[in-house]
Amino acid sequence: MKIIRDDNFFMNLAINIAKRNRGMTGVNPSVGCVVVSKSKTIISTGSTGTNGSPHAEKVALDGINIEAGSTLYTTLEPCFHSGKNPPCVNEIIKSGVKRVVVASLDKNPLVNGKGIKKLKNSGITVLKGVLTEETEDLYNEFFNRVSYGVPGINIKIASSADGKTALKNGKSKWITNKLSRNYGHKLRLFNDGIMVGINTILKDNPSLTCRLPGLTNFSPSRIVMDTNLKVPINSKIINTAEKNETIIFTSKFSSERKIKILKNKGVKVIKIPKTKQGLSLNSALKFLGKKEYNSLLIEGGNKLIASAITSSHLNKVFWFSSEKIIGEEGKPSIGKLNINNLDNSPNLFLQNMINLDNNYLKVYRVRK
Ligand code: AOF
Ligand code: ZN
Repeated sequence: MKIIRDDNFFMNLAINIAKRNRGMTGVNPSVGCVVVSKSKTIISTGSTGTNGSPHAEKVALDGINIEAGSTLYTTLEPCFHSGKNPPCVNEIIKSGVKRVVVASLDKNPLVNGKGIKKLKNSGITVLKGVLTEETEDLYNEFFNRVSYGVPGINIKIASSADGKTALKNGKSKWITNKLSRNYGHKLRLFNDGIMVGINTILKDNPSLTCRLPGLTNFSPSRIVMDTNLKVPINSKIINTAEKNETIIFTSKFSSERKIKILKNKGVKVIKIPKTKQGLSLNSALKFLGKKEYNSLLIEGGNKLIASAITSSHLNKVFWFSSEKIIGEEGKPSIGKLNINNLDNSPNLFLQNMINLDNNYLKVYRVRK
């Protein structure tokens, strides 16, 4: 089969390069960049560095000689501003590249079209809109944060075929298989924070880390919604708080003594308001947004998932379901939504379905 080395081909490569560092670039989105000669030979590639520096374009352009007619492909609009890194547009202009292909505009207000404008004003031909949808899929949570000041939410559910997450007696180990659980760790890698309700801590005593070999350093922060500060002092997350960032959201009525003990163990305890449904998810999101969390993975319990599924900041639902049947007495995946009219039911769009050895992962996104 003859491979057509067109703009889609090279942008697809740039997307795959961007995916390689996903979850490892800190608050900075992972970008992929490919520089191609006039004869369509790949001259160099670059991806955003670990923890966000250097930027992908800088990596790709570093130390190479640009021949006339070269094109630079980048998944995200090159930056215009000086932040932790210098503006990539200046690097590109300096390099002598005469054509730039961009998949996705950078919705960061510091950039948002200004990067492309500057390139064009310098006489560079810019083509945008190549594989935009595929690329934005990587940046939706980041765009949510830079647009609304709060992280994009992803939900993870691991259930039986009939949508239950535990037996009546609370047992849930293991409803889904090893492959599903490993994939769950990948989701932890891709998200900046992982949030659970206090009952999940009390029931499972989880570590909430990413345990994929070689990637444990990129574990997300652990975040617990704990209205009455019931978190056991000797639980795994508290005992490892010095090593992995741990945030507990609680109400203003919680014991100051316990807050002090937790703080001494390295836990950040943050008081937020309560709503009828429990602690205000929106207040937690605002706090996390200010700390530049782009994405938040909510893993349970079902009450928290119910608040998240109706949130306007919901990005995707990752629903792992196994071959097992549990029955009516099992625990439902999603808590009360009090819907009386199907028109008001959250609408999801099935984006992908992956067979994981007789388990299925359905990836839903919110139709926006
Ligand atoms: C690019 N190439 O590889 C990435 C970009 O603080 P700074 O200077 O590192 O800038 C961070 C912002 O730059 C980030 O919020 C996003 O708008 C953009 N990310 N831009 O040209 C890259 N990762
Ligand atoms: Zn840049």
